[in-house]
Amino acid sequence: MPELPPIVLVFAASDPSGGAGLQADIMTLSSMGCHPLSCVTAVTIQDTTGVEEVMALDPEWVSDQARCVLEDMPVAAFKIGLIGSVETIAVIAEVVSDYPEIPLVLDPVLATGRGDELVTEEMLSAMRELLIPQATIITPNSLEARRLAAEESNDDDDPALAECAQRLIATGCEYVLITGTHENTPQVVNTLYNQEGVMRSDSWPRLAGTYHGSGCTLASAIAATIANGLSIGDAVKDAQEYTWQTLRAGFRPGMGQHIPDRLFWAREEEPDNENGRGGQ
Ligand code: PXL
Repeated sequence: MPELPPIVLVFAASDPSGGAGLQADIMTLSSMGCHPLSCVTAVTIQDTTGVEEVMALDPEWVSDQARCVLEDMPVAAFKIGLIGSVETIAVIAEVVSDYPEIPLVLDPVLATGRGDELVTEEMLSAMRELLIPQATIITPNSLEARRLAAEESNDDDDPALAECAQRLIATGCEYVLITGTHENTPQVVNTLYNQEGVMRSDSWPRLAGTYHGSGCTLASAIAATIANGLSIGDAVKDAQEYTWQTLRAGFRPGMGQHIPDRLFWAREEEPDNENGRGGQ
């Protein structure tokens, strides 16, 4: 029998456009050699121009999907994306708390790339209280990091990103990767923090165009590299490299945003061999 691929259990919402959400996670994890287990949290109606509707699934159906496969297969990492309701946050928190040894990658999705809200204030609080404390690593973009770290009682609170990271780590997660796509910098700077401060900072050429599903791709790629046994620093480095390749190879299938090409390597032209005829 061949060796098992690393198995990653994803909680995420379906995106029928194939850009973000569960579909992005499944493609990324498969492309990086993992076997994805996919627990649907919500169903969305959307295309590449934006999200129209989100329908959260019955929370019990979410936890039952997960518990069923968790009892059958060995899971090397969890990845959580868009959840859909406060009750579902609570049941997912309960499921993952029964498996404290499994690394947990949490992408705290708060809004679409276009800026449409995907969470209520109640969901934001539940995420802070129930999920972030259990996460190995969370992957907010800079806007999400500021919202998650802001003091609720203080409207003027505008902490620097390093301070946001420390506040989030103080709530219980081990690592915070803040992505810099939304910052006004010539390059995109992504910074990984632990309790001691900056662990690594990586700068990437800013690509033209806007992408639907880049955050899901990066968080899933981190889950894949962790499941493949890399340390957090190397996992984050390799996952960013992979994600940047998917963005560079991205395509625009509709009238809205570009989509990362998670299978870019399968579409690359084979280099010609010496006589120019592969395999002859
Ligand atoms: O990119 C965040 C995200 C995650 N999951 C789903 C989404 C989106 C953004 O639109 O629709 C299902």
